[in-house]
Amino acid sequence: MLKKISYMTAGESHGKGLIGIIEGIPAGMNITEEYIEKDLIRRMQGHGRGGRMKIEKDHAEIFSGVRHAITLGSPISLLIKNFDWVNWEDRMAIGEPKKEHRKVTMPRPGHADLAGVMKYGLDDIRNVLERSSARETAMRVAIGAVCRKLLEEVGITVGSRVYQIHNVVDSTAVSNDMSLQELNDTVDASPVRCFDKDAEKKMMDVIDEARNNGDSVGGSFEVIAKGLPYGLGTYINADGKLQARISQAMMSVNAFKGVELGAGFASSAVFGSELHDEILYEHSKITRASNNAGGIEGGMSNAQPIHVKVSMKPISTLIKPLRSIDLNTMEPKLAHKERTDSCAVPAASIIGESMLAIVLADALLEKFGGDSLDQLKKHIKASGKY
Ligand code: EPS
Repeated sequence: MLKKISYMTAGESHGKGLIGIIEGIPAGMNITEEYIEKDLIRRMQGHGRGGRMKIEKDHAEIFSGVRHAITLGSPISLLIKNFDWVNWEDRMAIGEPKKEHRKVTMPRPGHADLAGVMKYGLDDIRNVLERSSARETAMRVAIGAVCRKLLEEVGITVGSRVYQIHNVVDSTAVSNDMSLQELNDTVDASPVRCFDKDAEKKMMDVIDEARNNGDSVGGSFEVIAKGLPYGLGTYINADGKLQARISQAMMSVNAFKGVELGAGFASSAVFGSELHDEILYEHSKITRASNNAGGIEGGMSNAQPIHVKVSMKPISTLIKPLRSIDLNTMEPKLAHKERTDSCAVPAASIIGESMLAIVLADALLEKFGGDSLDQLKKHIKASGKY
């Protein structure tokens, strides 16, 4: 559904590393590995992460497309090396392994395992789980950081916060006056990326309870973007609608199970007069009395902040596994166990920011175009309406 930007990721969870290529970023934009690394490190945080994040220190090496810290307009390729590779060199060998390795044959409910082996006709679930692992999201975040930089250059910011883990809700509203940098700085300091300290404690407790029981918990987060002009996306056709593009991007992340725009599902339970955001004119500017639409009307940005809520399911690898079968014998067995996280919702919120950044950078380039950042800025200045 992307129109101007295309990207691809490659890599297995315990392979040599992750590779990403992004094409469509204009020439003339400053980007550095340090800038990208900030988001990669943010993705690694959060109460409930498992052992893997103690092994890795995610860093994306820029391999091409950038010279003297400035984009060339050519494809930007990125490489994140897996530090864990040294422990998997033979099990994940590209060539013939030195010894035989036990096959994984007990599919985990909720993971790609069962449908994956059926689809490819495999007898080893490892050949599925390596690519279906959430490890791939590290590269999405690196690619998202390149897009975030483009947005920042034209005054568009992206932030997020966790508002629910399992049954614990932080009902603090995000103040409209708070910049998204301030929002991120505030919640990044929390081990669960929420505002309310009471909720934070309860969220950490429920994560600990899950971990102690060999279980996992999911949750929900909100992603916000500010500084958008009118008219990103379109009402003209189905695949151009901005909310459809955002939903596709969010739902392309393995564990993300639901997306709401603005008031979302709650919209159906109120009167139209209560829901729709009245149009006002204040201080020589068109404003809105509320933002229940979440910044998108008719498939287009309406110059209000975009608010997207996303729910993440509990991770499906369980230390206390669910019932499954051994695909060799069809006998009942417990599902395969791997090292895992008991909760990755704080990390998921950074992935959500990255996915929103990719979609918005794409929609921005679609509307305003430009081979260089300078041209893009001139086009926005000439015709952007805020
Ligand atoms: C992840 C890396 C993975 C998992 C997790 C996310 O590493 P490992 O499998 O070596 O522990 O920690 O992925 C899953 C739980 C999953 O089921 O895919 C990461 O880099 O975020």
